[in-house]
Amino acid sequence: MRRPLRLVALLAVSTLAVASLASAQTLPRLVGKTGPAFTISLKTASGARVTQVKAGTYTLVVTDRTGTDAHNFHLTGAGVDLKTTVGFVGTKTWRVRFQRGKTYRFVCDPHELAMHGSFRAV
Ligand SMILES: [Cu+2]
Repeated sequence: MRRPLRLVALLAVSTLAVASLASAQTLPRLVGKTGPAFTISLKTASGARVTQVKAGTYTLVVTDRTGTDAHNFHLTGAGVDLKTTVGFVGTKTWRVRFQRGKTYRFVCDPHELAMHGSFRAV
């Protein structure tokens, strides 16, 4: 009787280990873009504009196409302050955690009045 019980416990532990490994590798992805014109956006992987997200951890991929307009992408909110520099052109990948009930704001620092957006974590 003892052996089968141990086997069941061992199987349960290995199933848990596999499940947590899988969730670490498949974080939901968000896509941020700034420039080349006076535009800034944050969208889901399927292209929908982000107005709210489920609280949790995400992979955020930001493409900064500054050109001569000198834009950046700056995301702030509870526990988050991430930005590309104004001169940067390219892609950054950030791991970011959004807290429930908090509002997050993204702007282009030099053109904050024209280029901004926000969303809430629920
Ligand atoms: Cu700008």
